[in-house]
Amino acid sequence: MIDIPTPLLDALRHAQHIAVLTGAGISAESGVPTFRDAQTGLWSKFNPQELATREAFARNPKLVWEWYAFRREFIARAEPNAGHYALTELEKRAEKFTLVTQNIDGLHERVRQNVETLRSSVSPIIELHGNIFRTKCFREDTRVSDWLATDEIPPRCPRCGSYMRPDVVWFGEALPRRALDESFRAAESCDVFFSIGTSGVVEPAASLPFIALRNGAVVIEVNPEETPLSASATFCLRGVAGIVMPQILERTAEGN
Ligand code: BV8
Repeated sequence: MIDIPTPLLDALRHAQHIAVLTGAGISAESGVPTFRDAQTGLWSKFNPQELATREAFARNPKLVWEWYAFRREFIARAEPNAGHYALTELEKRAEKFTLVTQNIDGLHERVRQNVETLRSSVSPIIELHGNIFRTKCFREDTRVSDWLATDEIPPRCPRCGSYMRPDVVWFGEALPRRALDESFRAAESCDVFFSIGTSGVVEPAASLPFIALRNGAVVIEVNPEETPLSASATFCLRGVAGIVMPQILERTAEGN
């Protein structure tokens, strides 16, 4: 059992607006390697931070496309874990709830499809770094949902003939404006801010918990390891999301 301080439970019970930022760590228990885990097998010689860039795609579009195709197939076989489900339960109990994710694996969305309908007022999941299951035209930057299957890799945009690319945010690319604005607004207005499963080094997402702190929110970090946020967070729960989050739900439900 993780020790969950009573003041943390009290803050949750009285919260009007709970905001959550997740990173690759929440999908680790679903078997999806975290972003900084050593790349597996064929990809071990590549640094994801160098591969997830426009320059890498322009230099070798086939290699980058195949890297994402490999990750997409791997993720498609993964299932959401107890950490994902616990957040859906937390959402049901909260007055207002905002879920912001850096992950591109779509596992938070998959949970929503698996559980009975949430309140109608449920707010859409904010995907700061896009979604690996969506594709867009490299030149037009517009989404493409279907295209003529040929053996050319990457496939070509049916409209302009340029290569297509995954609809994710690469290093050096701006985050979607609306998603970023909504996540800043949530960090500024929430009472409780969870930072779950993120190493807290990728900007501008890493600034969100600090914005919440500056606006008087209780900030709770859930991570088995220390991060740059740990020294500032109101509470640090040193454990894995799949165990800590269900325990927090259980303790707040018991009212103790
Ligand atoms: C931008 C999609 C500007 C692609 C990703 C300011 C200061 C310094 C640098 C910058 C800055 N501003 C911009 C930068 C540059 C850069 C950056 O931040 N670099 C870092 C590395 C220093 N940022 C950018 O380039 C961003 N763009 O700011 O553009 C701009 C403005 C206008 C016009 C043009 C440009 C874009 C960043 C987005 C990059 N794309 N992903 C892909 O995935 O292929 S980021 C990538 O890293 C993933 O999305 C991932 O989510 C994200 C963050 O990593 P984490 O999620 O934290 O994962 P990580 O593996 O690091 O950590 C896992 C954690 O989980 C660990 O702490 C571990 O202990 C924990 N854990 C493990 N198991 C569990 C667990 N926790 C709980 N339970 C468990 N079971």
